[in-house]
Amino acid sequence: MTLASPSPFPEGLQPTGWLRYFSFSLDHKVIGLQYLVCGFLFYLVGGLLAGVIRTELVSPMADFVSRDTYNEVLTLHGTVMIFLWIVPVVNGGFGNYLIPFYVGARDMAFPRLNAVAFWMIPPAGILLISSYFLAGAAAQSGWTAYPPLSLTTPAAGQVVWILSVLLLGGSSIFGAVNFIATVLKLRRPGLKLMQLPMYCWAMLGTSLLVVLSTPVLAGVLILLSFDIIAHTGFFNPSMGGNVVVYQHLFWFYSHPAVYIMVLPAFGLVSEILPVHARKPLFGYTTMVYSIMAIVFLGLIVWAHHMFTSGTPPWMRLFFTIATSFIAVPTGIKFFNWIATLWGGKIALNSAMLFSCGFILNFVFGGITGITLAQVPFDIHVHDTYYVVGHFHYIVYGGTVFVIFASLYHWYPKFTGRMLNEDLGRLHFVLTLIGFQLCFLPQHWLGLNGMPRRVAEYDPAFTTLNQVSSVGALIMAISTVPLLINVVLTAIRGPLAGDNPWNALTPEWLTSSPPPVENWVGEAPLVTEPYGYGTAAKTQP
Ligand code: HEM
Ligand SMILES: [Cu+2]
Repeated sequence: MTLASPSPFPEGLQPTGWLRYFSFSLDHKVIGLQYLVCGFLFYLVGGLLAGVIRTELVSPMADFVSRDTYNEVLTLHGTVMIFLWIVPVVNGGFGNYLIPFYVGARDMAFPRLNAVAFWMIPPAGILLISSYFLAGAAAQSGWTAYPPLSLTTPAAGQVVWILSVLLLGGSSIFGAVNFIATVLKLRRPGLKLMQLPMYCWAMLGTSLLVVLSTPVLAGVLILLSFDIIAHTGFFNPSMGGNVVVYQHLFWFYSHPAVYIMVLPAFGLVSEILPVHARKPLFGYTTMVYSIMAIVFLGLIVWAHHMFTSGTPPWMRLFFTIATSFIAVPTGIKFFNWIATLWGGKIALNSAMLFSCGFILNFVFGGITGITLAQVPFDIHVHDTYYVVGHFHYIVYGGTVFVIFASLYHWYPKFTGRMLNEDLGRLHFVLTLIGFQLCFLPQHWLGLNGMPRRVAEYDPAFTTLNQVSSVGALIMAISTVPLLINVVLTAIRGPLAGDNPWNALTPEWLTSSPPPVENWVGEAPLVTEPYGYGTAAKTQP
């Protein structure tokens, strides 16, 4: 079926006004914003926990919180940031808001399933965080929950952790099924796949990864919970279990998970750059193929997380080569973004600044990723702060920067009002400086041997840790202009008009904010979403 979706709104199920955002709405735009706001609240929680971690690490002794508390805070921080902030926001948030527009549909393929997927998140998040208050029992084994550690630390919190991650994984699968069905089945008649905006391709690739790998995580966590609750021995070495099997199954999900976080970010950046550089997206076809190449390679490189787990040499060789190959499609995307910017009429507004910040950070994080893929080097820095530096360049420097760029870019569409550019630039400058100060020194800490996941460290590491903590403080301060901006603008920001950026993608060809069912009358047929620079096509 290629027709636009029929109205998903039965009589009486359609709340109005701001109350919509607190209700079981079926409108993809409302659900998208619910994801964004909910995710941001969890980001603040995750950030607060990061603050606790960095405060503890200001001095070499465990004098701010106890070592057990430190482990709990660390575990919660990682889990909240990945499963409650980045994954829901770049997939559920922007995906729900934008994908129906991009395929010319009036809603997602399964609006009820969509609402269910969102409403699984707040309870799961509250469950996860409440585990902290279950008398001395929050999970302590890190976001990877490796046995035997996860079998020997207090059981109650670990079980609650597993339960909430299972719920979040379920939500993510529901969302992915919906995206695949929407992109493939709800396209407006006449719209070809190779005419879709890049974010659609990114979400198609991401959703494939979600449906292929998340069930494996669910399976392994269910087995782990059997080990904890029913004292089975799947992963318990003292009962003949095998911990390395856990690692294989865990990373079969969790390496693709990094692409579940960055592929949507790639897609979002590919929408933002052409608009603010007034140029077509360079190399559309190669971009599509490189997304699919990343999906495939992403699925076969998981054991690069296990070079120190006693993997045999042939396996190390295979996973080093396969991992290094990811640099090819990723490099293609990078050069395409640069080529898109090249010679463009670049507007250095907040959306563009955060996008350029993303490119810078992501290149650095990608290069340290390649270094980690080389076995001898990885053995040296495994489980040190080098790895922490690397993945924060990817997940924060990459994905979070893109979330902010996207916020400045699409906020006028969400609300009909323009965010303040001065506050936006201040937010960017503080974020950029704080980020580099926080995570760059961690590479030296790691090279010099500071292990990760520790509350106490050798006093020789004090200075670099203090620089890192100051950076974290600046990052915390950077959210103040953001919050002021969003709140003040929502109340009395200048009106944006329907298409303040003169963009060509279909969400801008309707009012801001858009009406229920997206367009009054027929959905426009946009076959050249990036046709900037040719006189006939630049006007909206
Ligand atoms: C795309 C976004 C990426 C994210 C979100 C990400 C995230 C992570 C995370 C969370 C870890 C820590 C694993 C642990 O707890 O031990 C890690 C380690 C690692 N990453 Fe990435 N990464 C990304 C990209 C890459 C790329 C592009 C490469 C290589 C080309 C790479 C190679 C590695 C390797 C080899 C390790 C293992 C380090 C070790 O365990 O010693 N990563 N990454
Ligand atoms: Cu990986």
